[in-house]
Order: sequence, then structure tokens, then C-alpha cells
Amino acid sequence: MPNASARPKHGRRPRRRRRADPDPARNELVSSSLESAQQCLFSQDYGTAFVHYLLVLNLAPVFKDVARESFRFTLFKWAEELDSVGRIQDLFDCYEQALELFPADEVILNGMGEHLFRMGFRDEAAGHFHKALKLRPDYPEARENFYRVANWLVERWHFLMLNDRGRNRKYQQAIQKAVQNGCNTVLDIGTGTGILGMCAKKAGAAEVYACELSKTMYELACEVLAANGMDGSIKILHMKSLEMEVPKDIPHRVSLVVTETVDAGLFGEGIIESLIHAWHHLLLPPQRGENEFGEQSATGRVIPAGATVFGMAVESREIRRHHRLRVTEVGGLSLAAAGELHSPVSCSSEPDDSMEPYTTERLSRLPGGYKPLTEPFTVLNIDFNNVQELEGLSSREVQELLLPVTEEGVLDALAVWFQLHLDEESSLSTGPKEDTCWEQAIYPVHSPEGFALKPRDKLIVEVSCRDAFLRLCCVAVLRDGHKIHLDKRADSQRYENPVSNPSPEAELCSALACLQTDQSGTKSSCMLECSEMALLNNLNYHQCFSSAITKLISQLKLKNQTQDQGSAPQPDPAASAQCSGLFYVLDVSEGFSLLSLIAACQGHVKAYSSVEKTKQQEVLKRLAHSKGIAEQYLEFWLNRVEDEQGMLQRPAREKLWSAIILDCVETCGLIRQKLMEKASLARCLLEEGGRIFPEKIVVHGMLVESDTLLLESAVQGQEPTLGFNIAPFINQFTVPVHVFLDFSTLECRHLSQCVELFVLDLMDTNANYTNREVKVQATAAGRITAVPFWYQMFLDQEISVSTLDQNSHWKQAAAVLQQPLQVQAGEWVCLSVRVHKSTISISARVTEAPAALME
Ligand code: 44T
Repeated sequence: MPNASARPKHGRRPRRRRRADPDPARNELVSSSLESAQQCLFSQDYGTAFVHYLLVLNLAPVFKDVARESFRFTLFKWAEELDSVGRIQDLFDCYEQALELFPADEVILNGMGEHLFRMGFRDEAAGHFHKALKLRPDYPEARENFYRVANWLVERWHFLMLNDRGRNRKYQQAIQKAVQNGCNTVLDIGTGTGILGMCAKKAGAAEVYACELSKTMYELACEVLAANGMDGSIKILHMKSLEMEVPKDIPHRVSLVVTETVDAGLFGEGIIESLIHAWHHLLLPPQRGENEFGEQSATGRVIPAGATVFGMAVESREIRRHHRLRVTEVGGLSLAAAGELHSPVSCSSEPDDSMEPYTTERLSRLPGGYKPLTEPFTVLNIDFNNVQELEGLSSREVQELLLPVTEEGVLDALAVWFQLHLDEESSLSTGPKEDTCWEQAIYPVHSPEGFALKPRDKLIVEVSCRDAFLRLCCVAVLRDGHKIHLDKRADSQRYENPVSNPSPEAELCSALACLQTDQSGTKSSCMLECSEMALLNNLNYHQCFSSAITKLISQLKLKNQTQDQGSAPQPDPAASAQCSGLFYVLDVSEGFSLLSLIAACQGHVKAYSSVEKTKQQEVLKRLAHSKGIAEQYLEFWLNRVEDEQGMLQRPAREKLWSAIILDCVETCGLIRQKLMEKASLARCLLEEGGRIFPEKIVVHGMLVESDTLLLESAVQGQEPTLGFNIAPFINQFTVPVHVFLDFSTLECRHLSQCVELFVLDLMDTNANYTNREVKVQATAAGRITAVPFWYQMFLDQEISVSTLDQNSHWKQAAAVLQQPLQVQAGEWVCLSVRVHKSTISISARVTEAPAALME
């Protein structure tokens, strides 16, 4: 392109050259603003400093380089302030202004990502970390953040699906057949990496369109299409299929829709709605035999052609402890006064954003296994090529199924899976017995007592399809001629005569009962996350904690007594408060926690809880009340402070904390971010003899060979997927640490004993090393593919809890090695373990035996 500036066009005013012809007024403004910015920064008036910097950098971009550091610093400080006073919109406006000035600044991008993440905008946050990392691949902050959120950007099942050759081949064959039979124009709904669209193109379809609603997946698909030379021949749109129109987005209706927008519960990705819309707006009419002239007109069809949904009642300890309260007393607290506590997974409630109709599990990997209580039964058959049937689904009457119980056991859940009929000949199954990557949908039963089914019982299950989710609910059991209602929630089971319908009087009574307005008569209910339910059910955890706090408080009492005896009465008010005999305990656990209350049970303790949700606070208050703990001994700490720093500040000027309880490990198995910073801060706020719980964390691990972990981490093998080049692109989203693992049921071979990988001392955070080499001996020959790890948390020197415990609410994590490492039995492996800002990374190499053993 010719240099336009070399040939100034006549008639236009030549551009002014800044340096040659300076604008004195403007320069004056810039320099005075710059000075003001610096002064404001010095006096910590970050808001004004930020405005001055914006003005300077917009007027005089030449200062961008020199002012970049101070500008970033100002932005972060100002954003922190805005955050602490809840001015979220202003906060994001500032970041946006900053990114307009520095669109490729990885530090600002990363900072914005962190705020987005804290506000719950995980996808957007992940996008920012990804961008930051692309700009500077060795930027550790962005790398750590990216690894923590990559799972949201590209969910791990994409790897599983692409590694599932059986599934890939079946889809490819079905598409190929359809195209060969005349389906010449194809739309791939929810294309993901673009694989099904590429199959259609390769099979010879004349026109292929694809849509994808996730921005990251859309961008990934664009890269994949280009790498496979199909970017010109497949038109891909970043949109939800429901927003597509003919001819705006695609020129005319297509003869084939291919899609795999199904989740473990079949309908969770909205396939019903998408197909109804597609049939009305994007697909040619369905085949209805020959037309009046005896010829076939162009018709439309869908792959998959339909599905059959199956269900089965199961007993499972693991499901039970995550959805129902199984204990009556924990850590010395009777839970009777708590009211009804339930998990967020329930199909019985009215549609509500906070409730989900089902959760998912791989039955074959449930710790403790599962026991089928009925034979698998058919829940539903659905034809995706019949739009009337699709439309009728949501208005369908609730259907009642009567299922013979085949085995004795506790009714914990209904498990659901399906067969996807790709066409008349070929189908895929997501069943628990299949060798597939699929999970099953789990509809937990809620009655807290647990209903024990017996072989001759009949289980009554209601099936409905409100709001396009399939809902299954165990409503009653028929036993010896009686109908026993299984109430969804806490109420006890009611018996009723099965032959007669309820009398009008009985109906009137129950209607009146529903109208009851007296609050004292209604039981309060509170929702807890599944992991919070499991935590509450963990007796050992609460017992350990209770013992440790009892020990600490009695030590402190003893110390105070001996001090009192040794000193004369003190006039100083601060010192007299110290002697008032109250111990201050702060629990900064995330989510619901009973620990503050357990501390308050010790007497002479003023406990501060960080439980935020009002309903959960009420549960704690009720429990405190029932235990005779006066109101002023339990406070909610977050009610008083805005920011994280404040949370750890002392309760009153004259008093320091006797104990601070830190929540160190996330349910997914990772150490919480900023744990060490919090611990150092907490330590400064302890009274003499006070403690942080836990005081020390020991990280344990083991060498394993696990192909399963590899399949979930990256697309494996050198061979292209169905002949397409996909792996290098999606594998950019591989993360080195796998989370939410159940180590007890992971398919793997153990190649070593458990070893101590690392110790984190929370009472002396400076004492922690960041790198450590650990030598481990292989106990068997094999390929080390991963190092699962977990934590033993020492509350004090004797008492510890492990995240590997079978009743733990924690899952485990595993470092997946970049390259598998082949070892022989007896060989030594050196693990380099690094902890950077609470992120653990591990690499491995074969090494010599430790010197001590060589002698
Ligand atoms: N996961 C299965 C569910 N989409 C698969 O954005 C099985 C889970 C699973 N795009 C373990 C194992 C497995 N218009 O990228 C997604 C999604 C996109 C749409 C445009 C629409 N109407 C939609 C609806 C969804 O489709 C892609 C695939 S959804 C498949 C879900 C391996 N855990």
C-alpha cells in the first residue's frame, strides 16, 4: 500500500505535526494534570489520581510508557476502594477506560478478570485471563488464574468426547449416510470444536452452517476450521440457534440438523426448544412419504433422530450424605433446632433459580459404589423428527410409573440415562454399565430418615416435563396394600388406604392446613450446597475441631489464671478487658459452617461467624438459642465489615483473637487462593497463645498410572480426530492440575506409597519454602501419568483431619504430568514440587537412590 502521508491531498489541511507545532495550553493542562495525579497518588486519593491520569494519557499518549506502572497502581487501588463500597458499575467502567488506553496490557486484563471472577462472571473472567496469558505466556498471575477457570471456558467433557472414538465414529457414519441419501445442506447446532460440521462437509454436503453460543468455543472452532482448510466452506456463527433466521443468517432452510446439545439429563442444554425452533424456522419440512406426483420433495431431518430415557432407583451412601442431613448431633450441637436443611437439588419444588432438578454423577465412580433397587425402566421415548411431539412435551400430563422393587435397600436417588438414536440403525448409550465418558443424571430423594425399600414393594414415580427439564420424583411406595407417601421434605411418612380416594373432609382439612398463616406452625427450611450438606454430615471433622478448640481454650484459661495470680489488679481498661475472661474466636470459613458455634459452646467465648446468607445465619441463631448461648456471644462478622482486610481485624481495640479458623481447601481439592496472605495477617492478630486453625497443612501424594485422567485432560494420541486436526487447538486449554477427583474410585494403578509432598506452616508463613524435591521409590513398573494429592490439616500437634477421609466433603486434585514417565519397580523418582501463591505444580524425573540408601 502506498504511503498515504507521503502524498498530502490538495484541498485538505495538512495534519499538524505535534512536536513541530505544540499547543501550549494543552501542554500546560497535561503537565499540571500529571503533577496532580502524582500528588493525589501520594496522598492516597486514588479516585482523583485516576481521573487525572485518564486525562493525561488521553491527551498525551506519549506518556503511556512512562506512566503505565503508576496508572496501573492507581487503577488497582481505586478499583479496590470502589469494590469495598459496592460501586461495581463504576469499577468496571474504570477498567474499561483503562483498557481503552491499554488494550493489550496483560496486568490490567488480569486485574479485570479477577474482579469479574469475584462478581461471579466466570466465563468473562476466564476470557480475560486467557487474553492476558496469550499476550504474555510467562505471566504467573494470569497463568494461575487461567488454570483455575479454564474449566469454565472449555469444559473438560470436550476432551472426553473427542477422545471417545466410538461416539465419534457413530456420529460420522450417521452423518455420512444422511448426506449420501440426499441431505445436502446441513446445520450443526452447538458445534463446539466444529467436528460434526466438518464431518458433513467431508461427506460431501454442498452447504454447511454451524452455530455456537460460547464465545471461546466459537473462536476455537474458527481456528480448527481454518487449520483444516474448511474456513471458506463452513459458515460458522457465534450465536444461539434460537436467534438464527432465514435468510439473515443462513440463506435458506437446511435438509439436515446435526447436534449433540444434550447433557446427562438429556434436555438440560435446551435441545427440545432448539429443535422446535429449528423445525419452525431453519429446517425443511419433515418427510411425509411421497407427494401427490409420486416424487419426493426436499425434506428435513435431525441427527439424532430421537432418544429413549431410562431410570433406576439406587441406594448410595455417597449420594445420601450430599443431599440429606444424616446426623442429629455434631460437635456437641443437637441439630433438632436447625429446621429443615436441604440440598439445592430437588425436582419437587416449584421452578426456582436456586434449585436444580438433578445433579450428575458417574455411578461407576461413586465412592462406596451403588446398589440398584429396581430394574432399569423406560421413562420416556422422544422423536426429534416430530415437532408436534416435541411441542407436546411440556404440556404433557404428569405420568405415574409403578416400579417393582427388586432389591432391599435405602432409597437414595433415581439415576437416569438415555440412548441417543442417531438414526434407525445406530445409537449411543450413556448408561452406567457402558464404557462411555458419560455421567448419569441423579434425582436425589429428600426424606431425611431414608426409606428402606423391600423386594415386594412398588415404587411410584412421577415423571413430568415442566419448563423443558425432565423431572422425576419418588412420590410413594405401595407396601402390603398401603400407600406410603414419601414426602419430598422433612415431614414424616404418611400412611393412607390405597383403595379409596381421600374423602372430601380430608381434602378440606389439608387445604385448610395449607392456608395456615401461623409462622410458628411452619418449619423453617434452609438450602445448603451439596458439599455443605456433606460437611455437616461429617461427624469426625466437627469432633476433631471441637476437641482442638476445647484444648486451646482450657490452655488459655490456665494461662490467664496463672497471670492473674501473679499480678496485682490493673487499672488499665484494656488489660481489664483481657481479664474479663472472654475469648474471641473468628471463623472465616466460606459458606455454611458450624465451627464458630462449636467454639461458643465452650463458654467464655465470643464467636464471630462469616456465614453471609440470612437464612443460614438464622439456622445458627436457632442452634445457639437451643443451646442456651446468649445472642451477644454469636456475631456475624461480615455484617460489620466490607473488605477482606477488615474481616481479619480485631473485634475491638483492646482485644486480640484467641483463635482464627481458616478455610484452607476448596471442595475441588485446591488450596484456597490467598491462603498464605490470610494466614500471615491472621497471625498478627492473635493474642499470646492464640492459634490459627489449622496450624499446619501437610500435602500428601502418590505416583499413579491413570489413562482416565489423561482422557479428561487433553485429546490424546498423535492421530487426527476422525481425520481432522483438532487436538492442538483444544489442548491449549489443558490444565496441569485436574480437580474434583475421587481418588478412591479413580481407575488407576498405584505406582508408589503415599509420600509427603510439602508442608505449609500457617503459624510461620515465612518459614515456608516454595520449591521442594521429593524422592519417591516406584513400587511397581509402569507409566506415571499423574500425582493425585490431598491434605492433612493439623488443628494442633495431635489432632488432624484429612481431605481424603471417606466422609470428607472435599474432593482431590491431581497434577497430570506433561509427559508420562516410564519407571521400573524399585526405581527412584524425583518430584519437583512448587507452591506459588497457593498453586501446586509438580514435575517428575527418574533419579538415583537417595544417598543414605546407597551406602
Ligand atoms: N456434557 C456431557 C454435555 N450449545 C454436553 O455452548 C459427556 C458432561 C458430559 N450452541 C461428563 C461427560 C459428558 N445454540 O459448546 C456447547 C454449547 C453449545 C449451543 C448454539 C444452541 N441452542 C446451543 C445449545 C448448546 O453446544 C455445545 C455442546 S452442548 C453439549 C453438552 C461427554 N460431563
